Order: sequence, then structure tokens, then C-alpha cells
Amino acid sequence: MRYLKQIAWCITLGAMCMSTPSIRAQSGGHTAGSHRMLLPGDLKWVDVPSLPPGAKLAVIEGPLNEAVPFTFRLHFPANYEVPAHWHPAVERVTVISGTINMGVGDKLERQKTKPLGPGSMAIMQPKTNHFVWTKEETVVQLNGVGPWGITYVNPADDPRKK
Ligand SMILES: [Cu+2]
Repeated sequence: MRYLKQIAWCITLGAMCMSTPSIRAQSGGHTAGSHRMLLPGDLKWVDVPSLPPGAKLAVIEGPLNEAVPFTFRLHFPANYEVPAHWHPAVERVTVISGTINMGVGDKLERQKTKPLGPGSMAIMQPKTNHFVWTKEETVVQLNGVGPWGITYVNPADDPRKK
């Protein structure tokens, strides 16, 4: 009898494990289960309500609001600023093109930033206040594990509240 119960348990578990990838595949194929190859032209750029106007975002892997690995790109125009803010998870930034000037602190101060050009990377711990600005058009790639979010040090800087 115990043996039979174990078999039943194994079958149940097995069915669960096997059904998971298909559920994921149906949710848009953005999760780790499927092999994807992506060209820059495949990216779908959208506006970003949580950033000052002018930035564009393309989600590669996600969704960003769930506890799953995420990868996305941000396109910043020239002369762009993101005021001091923090994130709930580790932020890994890789510069694809242009230059991002990044600094740590409670208030954006251009002289406290370091210029990061193509191929550079920054790793920011959760809840660390930081800021960025650009002189030229810049594309960065962010990756980590969600849920992702942004909180501005000064709530008046939050474009979602304007
Ligand atoms: Cu940030």
C-alpha cells in the first residue's frame, strides 16, 4: 500500500514538472525554459512611465514584475538624467553603446559620476541610492532577478506622480 502511494506521488510530481515548461511556453516564451536567439532588430521598444520622458525600454526576458530572471534594454537620449533612486533587487548594467555616467548618492551630482562606455558593467546592490546621466545617446542592458522596480529618493522626481 505504501509502495502504491509512492508511485502515485511520483506520477503526480512528474506530471507537474513536465507540465511547467509548456505553461511557460504559452506565456510568451520569455522565460528560461526556451532557447531564443535575438537580433537587435527583434527588440520592441516602448515608453517607460517610471523614468523621465525620453527613455525607451525593450524587455528581452521577464516579465519584470515577477520573481523570475529578467533582461531588458534601456535607450536614453543625449542629455538625459535619471535622478537619485534605488531598486529592490541587484541591478546589473552592461553598456551596449554610448556612455552612461553613473554615481552613488542621494542626489544627482555630475562630478560624482564615472563614465562607463561600451562593454563596461556596473553591479548595484539593492536599495543603494544612485543616479545616471548621459551626454550622448546611450543603450544599456539590465539584468537580474525580479520583481523589478524603481523608487526615487525624492518622491517629486517620480514621473508616475506627475
Ligand atoms: Cu538604477
